Parts: sequence; C-alpha cells; structure tokens
Amino acid sequence: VVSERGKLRVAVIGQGFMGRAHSFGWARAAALEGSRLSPVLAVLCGRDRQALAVHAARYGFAGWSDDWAEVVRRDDVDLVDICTPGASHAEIALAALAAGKHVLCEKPLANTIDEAGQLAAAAERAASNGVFATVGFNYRRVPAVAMARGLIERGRVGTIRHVRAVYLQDWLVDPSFPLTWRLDRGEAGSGALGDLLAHVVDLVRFLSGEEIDEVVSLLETFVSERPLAASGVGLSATAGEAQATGRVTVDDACAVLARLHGGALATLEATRVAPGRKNALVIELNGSKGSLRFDLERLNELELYEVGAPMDGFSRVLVTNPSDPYLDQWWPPGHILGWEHSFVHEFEDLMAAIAERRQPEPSFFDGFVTQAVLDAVSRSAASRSWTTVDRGSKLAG
Ligand code: SOE
Repeated sequence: VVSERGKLRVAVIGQGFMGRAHSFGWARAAALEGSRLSPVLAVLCGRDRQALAVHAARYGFAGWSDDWAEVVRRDDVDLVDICTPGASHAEIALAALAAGKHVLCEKPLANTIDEAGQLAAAAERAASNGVFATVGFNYRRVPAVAMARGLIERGRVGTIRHVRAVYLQDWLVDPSFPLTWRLDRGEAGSGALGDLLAHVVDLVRFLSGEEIDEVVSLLETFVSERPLAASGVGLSATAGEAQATGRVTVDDACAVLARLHGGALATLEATRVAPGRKNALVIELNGSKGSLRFDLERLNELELYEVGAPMDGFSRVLVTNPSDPYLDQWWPPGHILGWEHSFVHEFEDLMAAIAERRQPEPSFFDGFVTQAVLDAVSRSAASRSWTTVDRGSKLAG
C-alpha cells in the first residue's frame, strides 16, 4: 500500500479543530529529515466546501473533496486519517480498511462498544494483509510520557500501588456556551467520558502496562439545557421566548474508582466544568520504589521521586535532551516543545511501523479495550455498582 517512492499519501477526513491539528502535524512531519516515510498531504476532506479550499491551501494539500466515500477509494491515497465526530468513525474506517488503506482514527475509537468490537476485528483481518490501523492517543507521544513509560518498564518505581489521573477542562462552565456536536450523544457518543477520560484510560494502560479490571463510577451533567449552536444540526429544540435551547445529552463530568489487574488502586476523573483548568491532564503513579508525575500544562517536564535517593524530594526533569524520546530531531536542550509535537511524533511512529510492515500502537484492539472501560464506567454509573470491564464478549469475530 505504500507507494514506491517511500511516500505515504495521506487523506485527512475532517477540518474541525482536530482535522486542522492533524493537517498541521502531517505538514510538520513532512519537513523532518529522520522520518521513515515522507508524508504527502494528498487530500483534505470535509463538508464545508468554502472552508475546505482555504484549509487545503493553508496546510499544503494537493486537493480537497467533500465526499469521504470517494476519497477512501482513491488510488492516490495510502492512509486515511479520520478526524470526524465519533458517530462516523466506524463507517469511514471500515470502508477505508476494505479499500486497502491504512487507517488512523481519532479517539474515542467509536461511540459504542459494539462498533469498537467490529472495528478491532476488521483491523485484525486487514493487518494479516499488511494494512494497518491505529487510534490517535497522541499523549503517548509526549516525550516526558514516553520517558515515564521507559522508567516504569525498567522498574524504577517498582510495583505500582496507586494511579491518580485527571483530565480537567473548563469550557462548559459558561451556561451560555452553545450546544455543539460535542454535547450531542448521537454525534459524540458521550461527553467528558469519551472525549477526555478516554485519554486518561489509555495513559493508565500505556504507563502501567496493566488493564483496568473493575470500576465504580459517577457521571454528571450539571448544565442540561443550552442555547442552540448556529447550525442547530440534529438537535431537538425547545424554543424559549428569547433564545432557542436544546437538551445536553452527554455528561459534563465523570469520577471513577478502579482496580488495576496487578492490584493497584486508581482514581480517575474527567470534567469540562473545572474553572481555571484549561487542559490539565495530570497523572501520578506511586510504586514500591518511587513515584512519577506528569502534567500536560508543563509538558516538557517529568517529576520523579525515588525512595532512598540522597535528596529526599521530587526531582523535576526537563525532558529536552537529544537522548530523550523523540528529541534527537528537534532543538538543543532546553528549547521546549509544544502540544502539536505529540501529533508529529504520533505520525512518525505510525510511518515507521508501516515502513517496517508491523502493527502500529495503539492498535484498534487497544482502542476497543479503552472503549470497554468507558462502557463499564457508563454501566456502573447507571447501576450505581461495581462493574467488571468486559474485554471479550463484544469483540466481533
Ligand atoms: C476537547 O475537549 C479536546 O480537544 C479533546 O477532544 C482532545 O482529545 C484533547 O486532547 C484536548 O481537548
């Protein structure tokens, strides 16, 4: 599927926030010398034709289209990068895999556990033909997070006993924030749960190397009615005298108590209504030999505590040395990186896997397992009881 010149011709589907973040990332990846393949921005696909022409030119795409079904079949596309709302992930990803294209799908993999199971099964079949699929959990690619994983793998924190992880945002504090697709269950599947807790769950799995076995959870929607967004797409309005409003059908926040397979206790939280917290993804792990802490708002740093070290305190490691993960291709030590670099690194890892004809990580199966945790969280909140994560029965054969 890789064209002969070692190029990877990419179609990005979606031109919202994430479509643009990916387009930017692919353009940057194309400028890096060390990449295994050279990405070519072949086509940008979306619904708004006017915006498409502008975005396609801005990011350097060769062309654009408003018909994803045509795009995934094109001969001049090797990889389909899906950045649409969750409701369309399954249909687009299945069509792209069937057409023999590699697939990168944004998180959460799907809106339901059944769809995620279908996708994982389809990806496994495609992989046996050398066609690969991966989910966009970009935070695995932040250098400090990759470094944390290496330290944990090498046993520096010992046996993990606690994981404490939160993803906090505040863009829904204002009750006049409009009812966009992210607040519509039909489009987004869920709220803070699928949008933010999905990242938390993936990081817990990635860093600890362990599965989440059982959960007890709370889900809450604090503002249940909001003004209709300009387009009002797909939402049922209850027209008030002053302004039409509609019902929020997803959660604003969730809180989870969980147990990991190795016995560690975990508390996980995600919210869009924590005033002042803009994009605070924080994870702390405490082991028998030490602790690690990462905070996305201080993305170039990792905090490490080692039991018995000469200095009894956390050290703050600035992860910018050329020998640190992903850093050899960037700037001299101390010249820090930003959020968008996580996408560039994600694409580089993906291109290396494709070039070497091996399964990229995280796989669609990883995406399915995360979805199984989200599903258990929903079920637990509904039943108000401890709930086992079902990693098997929903996996379509
Ligand atoms: C919005 O909440 C959002 O853009 C998420 O959709 C992303 O996955 C997260 O990385 C940042 O916040």
